[in-house]
Amino acid sequence: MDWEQDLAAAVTEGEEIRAEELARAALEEGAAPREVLEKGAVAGIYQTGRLWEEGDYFLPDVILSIEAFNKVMEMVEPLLAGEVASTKGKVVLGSVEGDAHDLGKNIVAAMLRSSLYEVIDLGIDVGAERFVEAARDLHPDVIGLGAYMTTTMRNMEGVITALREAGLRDCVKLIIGGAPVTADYAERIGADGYGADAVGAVALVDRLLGVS
Ligand code: B12
Repeated sequence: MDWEQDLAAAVTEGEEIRAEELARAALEEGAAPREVLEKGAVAGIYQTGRLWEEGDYFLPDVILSIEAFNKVMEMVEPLLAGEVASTKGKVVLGSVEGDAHDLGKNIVAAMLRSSLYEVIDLGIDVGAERFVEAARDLHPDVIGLGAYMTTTMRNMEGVITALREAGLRDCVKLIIGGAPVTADYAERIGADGYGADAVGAVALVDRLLGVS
């Protein structure tokens, strides 16, 4: 569909106003909020990532693109949540220590919320101790760790060790995600699962908690 490509392009090109207009028009024409996010905004931000990797985009381009992405996200997120009376479970999310990337985590949070999970987002650069405190005080069913750099993914293991030392590892399911992370790595560090994208993250949480 045309709007998908147009919206993706507006996000990639950092055209905030155009992205907002296209997303609004798509919603008014009956597109599902989840589609507007995934096929439009997420597709656009992935293209930004590719252009950055290829050296065609510089930091200011990436920042403009993120701002356009966030505009669409702001509009779509309340619609994703719907009118939910009860939740399927509680999920704590955070980007691990040293990592300030959060676009992927925010999409996972939005998708989980839209799938009837209560999500507590601890934000970026979250140290192992904060995850331990959250496990102790908030009693989540699942903790989701995001790492977006090869240099920070090793901090995931530190969270697992800290949870184990606090005697809390068996009280909670622990999942991991982010571009450099793999299913093999999840297994190696003793996580309960890995999700390649936001839809995969929801399916994984459903499976781990035995709900659908
Ligand atoms: C946008 C971006 C930034 C933005 C971040 C803005 C923000 N609010 O997030 C800014 C400009 C601030 C930034 C800064 C930096 N960045 Co940067 N950044 C990127 C870029 C271009 C895109 C990342 C992104 O948002 N992708 C889109 C999202 C939607 O995808 P995703 O994160 O993979 O998320 C999906 C899945 O992984 C999954 N998922 C995500 N989280 C989770 C969690 C769970 C639990 C589960 C199950 C699933 C899951 O679902 C998501 C949706 O489908 C990448 C390049 C690239 N191609 O990826 C570099 C990249 C990640 N950055 C990189 C670097 C080096 C940096 C800096 C150090 C740059 C610098 N020299 O200053 C700083 C680091 C700051 C810090 N301390 O973290 C490198 C990392 C290299 C490495 N070692 O691995 C990359 C790969 C670029 C590169 N090739 O050099 N960056």
